[in-house]
Amino acid sequence: MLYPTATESRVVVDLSGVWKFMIDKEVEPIEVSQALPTNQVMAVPASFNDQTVIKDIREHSGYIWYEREFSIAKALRNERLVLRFGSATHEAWVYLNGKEITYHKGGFTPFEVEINDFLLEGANRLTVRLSNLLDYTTLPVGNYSEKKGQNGRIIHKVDENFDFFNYAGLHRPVKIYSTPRDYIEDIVIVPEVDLVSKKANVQISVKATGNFDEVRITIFDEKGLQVAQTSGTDVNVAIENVQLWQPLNAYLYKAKVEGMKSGESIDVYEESFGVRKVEVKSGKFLINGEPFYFKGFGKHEDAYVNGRGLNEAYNVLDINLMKQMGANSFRTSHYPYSEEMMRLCDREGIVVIDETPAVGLFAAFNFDVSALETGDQIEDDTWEKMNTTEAHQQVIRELIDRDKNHACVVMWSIANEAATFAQGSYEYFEPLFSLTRELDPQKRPCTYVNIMFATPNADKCTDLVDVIALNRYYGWYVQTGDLKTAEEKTRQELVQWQEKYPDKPIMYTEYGADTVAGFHSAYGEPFSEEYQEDYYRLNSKVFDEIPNFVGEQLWNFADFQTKFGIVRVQGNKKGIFTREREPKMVVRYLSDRWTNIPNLG
Ligand code: BDP
Repeated sequence: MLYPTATESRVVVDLSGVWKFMIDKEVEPIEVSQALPTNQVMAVPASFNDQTVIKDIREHSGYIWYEREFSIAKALRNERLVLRFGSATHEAWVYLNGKEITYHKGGFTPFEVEINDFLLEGANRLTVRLSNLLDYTTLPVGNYSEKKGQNGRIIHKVDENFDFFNYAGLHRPVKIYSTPRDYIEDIVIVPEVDLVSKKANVQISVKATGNFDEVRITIFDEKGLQVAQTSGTDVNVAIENVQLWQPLNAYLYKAKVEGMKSGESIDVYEESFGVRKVEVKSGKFLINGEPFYFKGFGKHEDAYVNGRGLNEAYNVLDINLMKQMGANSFRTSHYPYSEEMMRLCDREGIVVIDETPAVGLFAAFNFDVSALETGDQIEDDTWEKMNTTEAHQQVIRELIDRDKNHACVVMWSIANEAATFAQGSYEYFEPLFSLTRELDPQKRPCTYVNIMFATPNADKCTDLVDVIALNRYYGWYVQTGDLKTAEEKTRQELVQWQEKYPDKPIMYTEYGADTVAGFHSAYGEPFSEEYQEDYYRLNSKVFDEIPNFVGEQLWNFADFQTKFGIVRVQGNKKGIFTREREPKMVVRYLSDRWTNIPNLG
């Protein structure tokens, strides 16, 4: 699916702004033939939760409504017009002038619909009904319950089966874009490169809908100079002396794709791409033939007021903070991030592990990891309870369809902290890994992020991954405050992984300690800034001893909002930056460490 951009043949109309908004009390049906009966307003794109100071709205589980009007310029009326949602969290029914025109389930991927047949002259009324309900069929997974309230009203409740606030709303831009009636529907780019001769062979496939007598493809370099031109819908383009896309040193070519009729260019789309080679070989993660070391973060899309909504200033700042620290990468924990962020990472050379929203695939998750102390086997019926296969397949399809061309994406993460030690986990994941490998045109490495209970002896799915990605909290959830023992446990486990899978690279995708900014302790006690620094120092020390260790992505880039809980003080405080992006003490230590570790080689 192409990102909507304005070109010589396309216009984009942005429907961001202030929309009408209403919580659905489910007392009587909402008539979509009428304007929404509300005076409340809500900014789009953003989560709705933090824009009012009304507790019932902030914590609402159930259905919500958005509405706005728009008009389409006469000049565009003969074009094909497509309404596109960057995302709608988590389930959306879309109505135009009172008619349902599309439906989509899944809160983190885009969807679109042609609207020509539903448009009226003058004002058009666009209405969206959303649900933020989650259960054992959805991703993320929620613990759903309901009860009857007054007037027979159903009161829904979602208890997040994951550690971040269930923000919802129209989180990403809603746009209308035009194309000619004959149009370019999709472009798939697979760059291959011979690293010795520096010659690239770029396979480009174009899906065109309608009648073109020619599809012309022109490649431009960053200066705008033409490097190649060819025709066809399935072509190989050679680039001599190619400039590689490198971590923190991005180089983007542009493929201008034109649908031609009688020598005239009818539809034009421009897709940027980087040429880089990603491989996993003998325990190393190679980018452009050289061992790459991941330095960076697990993150969240999370900010004051906007909640999980797109905030491009935060995205730019976050990447600048990363670069200043010598970091080079992050994981889109625990869901696909905005397309705007992915495009930014392409430009900035930030390496991304692209994760599905498969989080909470653990029936009995709690933060009590004491089972780890008693042995490797844990009773668990996750895979009997979960009914998420369909949602999982759908999101893998949609994620790859959306992100397949991004140079920044070097690996897919199929899930975060699923019960991969439990009976039935291999049977659940094997087909999903096959599907991902089949669908990804660039055949990137795949992983899932391993939960602490899934020790080398207990885990049943490691054979499926190209890289062993571990979330570990020695010194926090276990051996709390005892960094000496934590160090031994960390070493013990990493050595075990290394010995059991000598050909697989190993990395940490989470490790961290809750730290309240401004808390200090002469004894370096937990929650203090001293403890956070000591914790990271101990981990670094062990990492440097493990030959196959290819990266450290800590938890978390910044403090973030979660549901309430006795271990969450207005959110998760494992950020090395506060939620407002002020550095905690440890940033100096990590900046120093990371600046001295080369990205490649
Ligand atoms: C892991 C999760 C992450 C949590 C983190 C924590 O992957 O979402 O926020 O640990 O407990 O369980 O801080």
